[in-house]
Amino acid sequence: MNLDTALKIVKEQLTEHRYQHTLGVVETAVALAEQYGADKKKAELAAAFHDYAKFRPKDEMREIIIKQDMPQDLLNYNTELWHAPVGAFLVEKEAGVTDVEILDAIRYHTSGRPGMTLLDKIIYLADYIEPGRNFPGVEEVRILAKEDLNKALIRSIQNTIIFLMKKNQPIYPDTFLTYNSLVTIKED
Ligand code: DGI
Ligand code: FE
Ligand code: FE
Repeated sequence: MNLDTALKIVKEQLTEHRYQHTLGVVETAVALAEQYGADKKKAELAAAFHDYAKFRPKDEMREIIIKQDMPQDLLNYNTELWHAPVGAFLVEKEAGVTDVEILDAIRYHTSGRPGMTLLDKIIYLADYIEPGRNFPGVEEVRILAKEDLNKALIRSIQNTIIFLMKKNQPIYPDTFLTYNSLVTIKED
């Protein structure tokens, strides 16, 4: 599938604001793919589809998580986490994307996962730093992303954990597992 087709499909699923965010993620993911030597076409498609399920009704997402045997602990945490794995499922089912690397990058774009692939990292980070984002700390992560993908990723996860903690929100364990797997990478 080419990018234009993907964007046409995804546009119907999103608000205009979320579609503009998606375009920003595509642009950023392509730049990161070029910089870090990932497959540009896969980065484009994963970015285009990453928020495909963002506006699906919660009941529909809950049912998919149960019926498709996804990690059931998702049901006990913030519903914001659900659109990532449900998106991977629906992008395969409804848009016919079968590439496992693309589907995994969509599946793990919110929580991350231990041992993230290069494509997973690029989509996670592009989602965080695309030009439309303007929350505190994003500029520092943009600068880190130009120097070191893992350092940028670690900082963005730290920011997210701190943000959630300040709001007294629970934190999905995979977010911590992802963080731990990145900080224990040996530098030398
Ligand atoms: O879908 P987006 O808004 O573009 O971004 P996203 O898929 O990264 O979703 C981020 C939202 O998920 C943000 O509001 C924080 C929320 N969230 C809730 N619990 C967790 C969480 N994010 C992470 N990484 N870990 C959590 O445990
Ligand atoms: Fe998302
Ligand atoms: Fe997003």
